[in-house]
Amino acid sequence: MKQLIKYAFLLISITTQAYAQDNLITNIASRKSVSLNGSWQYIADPYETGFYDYRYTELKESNPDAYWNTDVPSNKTEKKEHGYTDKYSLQVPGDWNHQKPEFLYYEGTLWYKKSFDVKKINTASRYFIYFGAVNYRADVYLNGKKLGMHIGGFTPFNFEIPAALLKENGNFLVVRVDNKRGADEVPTLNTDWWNYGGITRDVKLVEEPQTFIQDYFLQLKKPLVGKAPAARPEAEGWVKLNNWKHGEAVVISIPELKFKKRVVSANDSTALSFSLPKLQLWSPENPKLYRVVIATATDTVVDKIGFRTIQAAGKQVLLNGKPIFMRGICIHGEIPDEVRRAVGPQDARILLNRARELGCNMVRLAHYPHDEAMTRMTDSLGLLVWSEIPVYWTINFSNEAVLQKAKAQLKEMITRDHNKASVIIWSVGNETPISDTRTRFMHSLITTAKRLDSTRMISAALEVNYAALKSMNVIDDPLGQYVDVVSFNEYLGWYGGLPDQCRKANWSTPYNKPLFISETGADAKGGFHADSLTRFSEEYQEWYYKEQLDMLKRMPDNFVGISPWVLNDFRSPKRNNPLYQEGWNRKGLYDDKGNKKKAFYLLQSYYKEIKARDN
Ligand code: GCB
Repeated sequence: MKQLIKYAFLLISITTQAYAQDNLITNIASRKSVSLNGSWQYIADPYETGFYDYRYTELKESNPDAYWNTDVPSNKTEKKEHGYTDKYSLQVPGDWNHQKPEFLYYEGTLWYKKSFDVKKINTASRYFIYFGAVNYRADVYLNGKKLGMHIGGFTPFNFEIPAALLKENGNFLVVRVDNKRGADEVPTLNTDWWNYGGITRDVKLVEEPQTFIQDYFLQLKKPLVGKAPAARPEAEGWVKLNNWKHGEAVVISIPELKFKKRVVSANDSTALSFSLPKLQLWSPENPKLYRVVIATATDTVVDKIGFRTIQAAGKQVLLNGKPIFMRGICIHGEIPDEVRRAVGPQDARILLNRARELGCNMVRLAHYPHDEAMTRMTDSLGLLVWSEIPVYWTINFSNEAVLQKAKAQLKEMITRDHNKASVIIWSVGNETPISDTRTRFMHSLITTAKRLDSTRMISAALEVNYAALKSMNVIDDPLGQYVDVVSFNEYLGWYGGLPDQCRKANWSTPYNKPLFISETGADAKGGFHADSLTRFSEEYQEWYYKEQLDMLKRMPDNFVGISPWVLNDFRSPKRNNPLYQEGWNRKGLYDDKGNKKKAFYLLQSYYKEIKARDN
């Protein structure tokens, strides 16, 4: 028995190690780096010939048939059955699905290869390969050696390159990308969005000194319940030094505030706690960011950080001590008119400008962490953010390895964005079906999120049972006791009857907490007009919104906002109505060509009213 427990423990710690990363370098934009974006050659390998031998055993690292090893025969007698050539190339960052018609539905393994030179290797430096995101599994090899493996399609990771491995000329970088869906993955087999595969975000070669600032966390201290930050607000956090040396000092400065503080670290994580001078608090109305410089003897990182407090206090959400109402919209990380994953600042601007035109002060970035360009831009534009991990629908809650995979993504999401003022809610999942096992799983995620970041609110989008609708509908999912904001997805009039159902419906929660509607919406094909009873017409969607917005007038006093579903029409293999959907979820307020539907204007005028009321 003892042996068994020991074995189980070993297994758990092995799986934890495999998924969780402790060396993630944050604020990658401020690091000395060379971009490895651009054209990469590829081999599509649905049978995984480059990874397994004919007995389906993983190939040895030195096996010349492995696709991570050179494709150039050493002499004319050598047999090579793999090869990389410009004829087969893809742009990175970018999903493969939109780049080649044959990849539209591809789910499987594809090998990416990039050759690169390094101008001058600095022998005093350390080098890392950084990926903004690869969907879903990435195995990374440099010059025939495996650097590491990462699981999770929407979060960043980096691997250190052993000193002797990097060459000045002719580095051979290969990434095996596998986007097959799996029952024990996060997300699982079933999602209502497109499984875009590939190296979907930036790739960089990062150079760091021997001891460097890997990560830091600098936020205003959570105020006492119901309190606003003091005139000279308290800030707290830490700086994490990679390869910390005894006696190392960290200097934090905020030049605009003439603030400078030197702290000597006692271990690799230097605790920060100080009061700042009087400053402008960050808010949607005034998204003030300060230039913050963090420096050690050998390294300097520069960031732009906004300072604000956020908390759920009784029935309200308080931003800088004042109640706010969230005028939100859900957004998928996709550019519909080009049928591809959104990537980089240009795409972020398109999506966020649409949200601003709608009158939003908040966006729910569904259902996975979006490109970092999004949260950088929400910081500078002043849009509050709900950021979520893809714990979606019915993942395998009883499998410990699945929990570890979800935790790894949670950790990477929080680590990447924990200095972004705009992010106010970490969401641990969406529409997870109630059971004890599920609640234990989700509670464990919430505990982890709170341990990693105690300054923000935690939520999850809960679901409604349409079969059991009454005139008073109570959101009493047991998860409600652990979240800070009770949020629910509600589609009365689309999934439950017709929109006039809203006239009889009322909503409440037994938890003394803020209540938020994290989704509501109806399909409409842009340009399809009919009477309002006709499903998929713009008129139906407009009627749906009208009834929903009327219903909101009867929401209880803990109602703190709404993020309807969804900004744009988006690709989904689940949506197969041949007339109206054709592989698109049509609940967008913008259609797939970027045209506004009628319902857009209803929500826009509701938000205008709310804004005028709140100012
Ligand atoms: C939901 C899901 C969302 C779907 C949406 C729909 O509740 O959270 O991912 O796309 O409903 O359209 O059914």
